[in-house]
Amino acid sequence: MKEQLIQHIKDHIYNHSENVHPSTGKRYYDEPDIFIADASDPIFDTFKDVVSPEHMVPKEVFELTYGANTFKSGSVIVTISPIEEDIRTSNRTCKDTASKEWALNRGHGDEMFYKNRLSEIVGHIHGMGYGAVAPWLSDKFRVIRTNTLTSNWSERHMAYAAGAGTFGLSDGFITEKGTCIRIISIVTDMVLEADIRKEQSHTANCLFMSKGLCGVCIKRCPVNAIDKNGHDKMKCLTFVYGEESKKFAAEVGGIEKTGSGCGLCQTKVPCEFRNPTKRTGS
Ligand code: B12
Ligand code: SF4
Ligand code: SF4
Repeated sequence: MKEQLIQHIKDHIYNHSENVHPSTGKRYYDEPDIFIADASDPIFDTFKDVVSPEHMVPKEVFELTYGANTFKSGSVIVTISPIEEDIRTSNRTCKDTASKEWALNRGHGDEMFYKNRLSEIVGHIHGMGYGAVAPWLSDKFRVIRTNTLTSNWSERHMAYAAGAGTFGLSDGFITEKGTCIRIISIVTDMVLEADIRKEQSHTANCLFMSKGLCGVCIKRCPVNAIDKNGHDKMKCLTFVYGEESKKFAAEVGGIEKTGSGCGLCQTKVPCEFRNPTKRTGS
């Protein structure tokens, strides 16, 4: 059952006719990797400290839809989709703003494409006779803005729980296929064998955090939002989703309200498309 479901999700995302931008004809995402966490893993409780007291555990998310005491056991399914090479390559050449291709991916490939895929995968799991909830689609999902930014469902923390990788100096989540990825997750009451977290710390895949090397993302950021102490989210926010970003998205045929994103710290860096602490890949 697990293998069939994983194959369905991979095929559904990779081969979907909308996994291509209508104007460029270019694919957004390579075939995704799927990771599973046990929904009862105690690590989810720790995210109330690490992310926010409002951060939900899988049971809470499930019961928002199905009602109190409906969740006994289950899984969190995490999908990691590597951004396709042409989009990554285009962003590598940029120094001041995201590339046109990145901006198009941000609106159509990220927001629109993934919201539709999540709905369809949730429907598929229902068809198998199980409950399923995609927290991002819930009207209870929210980005929490205080003096910093967080949310009540962090996809990167779900990916960490499922053993998909670790965080980097830039805050980017680094998997075996790098940091140029999109992450989505689904909570289900289907019990699937969980993947094992192998990393020794939550920053093991970053060269700077684990070995004191690299720091390339510091120089890549056009607004100095990254330094040796980490990532200034408010500086990043202003640049990534500010007025100029919206204007640029509209100019290149993207979606104004989602902005153009940026991701310069995720391209032309050693962690772009591989785990930089391992000497594999090209
Ligand atoms: C709010 C938000 C933002 C905010 C704040 C980002 C942030 N760091 O939190 C802003 C506007 C700045 C932003 C910018 C971008 N974003 Co954004 N954003 C989100 C969103 C909606 C929520 C993030 C969240 O909940 N953060 C929670 C906080 C607490 O996470 P954190 O600070 O990174 O976590 C740190 C602590 O937990 C700490 N930590 C301390 N102790 C411990 C102990 C343990 C055990 C653990 C696990 C961790 C830990 O380590 C972490 C790293 O420092 C997510 C989607 C989602 N629902 O998750 C996308 C998301 C994070 N964004 C994404 C992307 C791609 C971007 C941009 C590239 C924009 C773009 N699309 O072009 C930039 C990149 C910025 C960067 N350098 O990371 C991707 C990330 C992909 C990746 N490889 O990491 C996500 C996951 C969207 C997606 N569905 O794929 N984003
Ligand atoms: S560019 Fe280097 S320092 Fe920055 S997150 Fe990637 S591996 Fe870590
Ligand atoms: S997304 Fe852009 S602005 Fe934000 S930290 Fe990365 S390079 Fe800097």
